[in-house]
Amino acid sequence: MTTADALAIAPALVDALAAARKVTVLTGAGISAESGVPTFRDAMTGLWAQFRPEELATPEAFLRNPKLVWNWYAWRRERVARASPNAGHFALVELESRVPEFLLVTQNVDGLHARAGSCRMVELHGNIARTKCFDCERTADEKDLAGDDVPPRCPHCGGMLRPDVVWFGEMLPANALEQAMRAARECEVLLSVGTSTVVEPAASLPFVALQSGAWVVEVNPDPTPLTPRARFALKGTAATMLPALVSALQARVG
Ligand code: BV8
Ligand code: ZN
Repeated sequence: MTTADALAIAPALVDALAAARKVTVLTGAGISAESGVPTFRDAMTGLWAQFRPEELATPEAFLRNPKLVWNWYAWRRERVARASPNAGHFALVELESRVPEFLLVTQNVDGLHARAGSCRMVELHGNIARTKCFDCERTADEKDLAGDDVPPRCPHCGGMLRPDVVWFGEMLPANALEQAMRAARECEVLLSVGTSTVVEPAASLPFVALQSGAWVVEVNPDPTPLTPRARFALKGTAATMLPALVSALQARVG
């Protein structure tokens, strides 16, 4: 594993970041991998190994088998609660403090960016720690999760409670998506970190930035559909590459 400080980050990229007024960052499940949170694909183990995530993360799957889907999320919620932000999350907090107009757009539902201290951020796919009613959509309190029902019931209408995340086939929160699209259109640099660049509409954001003439930088140990189009493809993990990027920026601008 290449250590962060040994990494040579292209001077042109450091200059672009130092000069940029507007920087947008898109993150996916990969940035949380080094915090021990399984990526979306890796979450299919044990009881859920025989399913593809797209089969479980849908309203239809929840209605077909509410206990199975509720327990999958309860298991993931427990994994997230035990996890802590890693050096990649903290590097983005440092970057945010250096950029006049910064927006972090995350697909992740694990809340680790907020726990690391990111402020200017939108969650495109909701948050696994929040629970709402499948029927009346009211947000549930922690106390509503007690009791023997699996899934628990809504105290207002008796409907089944569900994780407050965006399932496949569901619309993303309009305000978050609008902010993300605008930030992709207007930024000078977009970093795409730890995402397979498959799930829409989030996967279109780096290409929207490219269309608008932004420099797009990918951070991912593996290739994705974005890799051939990125101005820089930093082939490595978020917890290594992002601190290296930020320390190169600090060395340049102090
Ligand atoms: C929508 C919350 C409009 C849930 C998630 C047919 C019918 C209906 C819709 C569709 C359809 N065909 C296509 C669609 C659109 C669909 C879609 O995109 N499907 C995909 C499968 C093609 N999208 C939707 O349905 C969206 N809504 O379109 O509404 C609509 C409405 C009705 C009808 C039609 C359209 C809703 C999408 C949101 C789904 N919810 N999450 C939950 O978490 O349980 S998305 C989920 O997948 C996660 O949020 C995650 O971010 C994302 C991707 O999963 P992963 O692959 O695990 O994660 P990631 O992509 O980040 O991959 C990991 C990457 O990290 C890899 O590249 C790996 O190399 C890298 N990595 C690994 N380790 C590291 C690392 N990188 C850096 N450092 C490391 N250490
Ligand atoms: Zn309800």
